[in-house]
Amino acid sequence: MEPQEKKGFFRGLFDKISGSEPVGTPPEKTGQEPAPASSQEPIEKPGFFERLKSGLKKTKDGLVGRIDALVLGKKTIDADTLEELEEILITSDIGVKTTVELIRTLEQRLGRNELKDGEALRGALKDEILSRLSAHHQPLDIRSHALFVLLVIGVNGVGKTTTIGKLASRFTADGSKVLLAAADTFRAAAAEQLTVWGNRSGVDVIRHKEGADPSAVVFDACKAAVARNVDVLIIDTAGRLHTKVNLMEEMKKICRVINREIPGAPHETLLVLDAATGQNAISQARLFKESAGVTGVALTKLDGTAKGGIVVAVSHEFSLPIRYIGVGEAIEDLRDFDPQEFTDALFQS
Ligand SMILES: Nc1nc2c(ncn2[C@@H]2O[C@H](COP(=O)(O)OP(=O)(O)O)[C@@H](O)[C@H]2O)c(=O)[nH]1
Ligand SMILES: [Mg+2]
Repeated sequence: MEPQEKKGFFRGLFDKISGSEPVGTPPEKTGQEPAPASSQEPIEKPGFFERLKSGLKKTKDGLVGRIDALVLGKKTIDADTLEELEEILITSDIGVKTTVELIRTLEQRLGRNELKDGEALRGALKDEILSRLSAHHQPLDIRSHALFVLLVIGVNGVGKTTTIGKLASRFTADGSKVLLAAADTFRAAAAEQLTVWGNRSGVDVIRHKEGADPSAVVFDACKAAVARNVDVLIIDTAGRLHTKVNLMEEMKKICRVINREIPGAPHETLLVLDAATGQNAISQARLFKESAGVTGVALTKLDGTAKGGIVVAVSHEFSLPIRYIGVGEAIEDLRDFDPQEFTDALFQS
């Protein structure tokens, strides 16, 4: 059942070559800078893109660094070059299926004399990756429903609760009234962790005692969301049960309860995946997509891994939009996924 797992052969190498740039702290005010035009407008921090680049540094070094070593200065491109490129892509977790497709497209372009040198090949690869990421790109629009229900699923430890905490804080800052549901009832600490995040942004959390039925929490949370005129209800779930079948049955039951209380909901079933787990994340995407009706993905912990190619694999092989990426622990490190910005950050030197 499980696909053959490719281990990261170059992992050690990646780790060795990846240094650590200081994360983009905003420059200090000099007193000479003009005040922002309007406090209503989001202020794009100067270090925002740099911070993304630094969060993706390991993937950049591993993937693009190796591509550059292969193509830079090459005056001609031949089948051997593409074969070497294929190996780099596969060992960078871009996925076998996507890699084969990318190489086939590049072979066609080579046949049409479009890839004159290394520079052209590098540009063509970036374009092809960008077009695949863009094909499924669809940012999450929580304003599409008066009460938007966001169900967050994924295995234990991938970053569900942290992602929910960051989203709650962002949505609140954008003026939405948020309610959180602690449907991970396995450990009291899980509800506690969510409550800490809730308190930070002044958001209420619906929780029951440890060991309670998650569907009962969800039922109460839906009732409360309607009664309190909430804009966004975010539901945290547990990622572990004795078997995968149990876990999927639990998810289905939760969905049924939500849909009965709020017809048409959940409006988004967001699967959280830990990028650092590479091919395991791919297996999880397959399992949850088949059984739990995933509609979007958040990929966390890209900052700690060279396996960032997985963004391409997950989106392309499962036709799923990547809604968010996590490139660090801070609230601003949970980013809206933007294919152009992402490929620029990877390929820009
Ligand atoms: N470096 C890094 N750590 C993250 C990111 N997202 C989550 N984490 C960490 O991953 C760990 C597990 O997160 P948690 O939200 O408890 O996972 P859950 O079991 O799925 O709810 C925590 O220590 C988080 O701080 C990220 O984007 N980057
Ligand atoms: Mg959790």
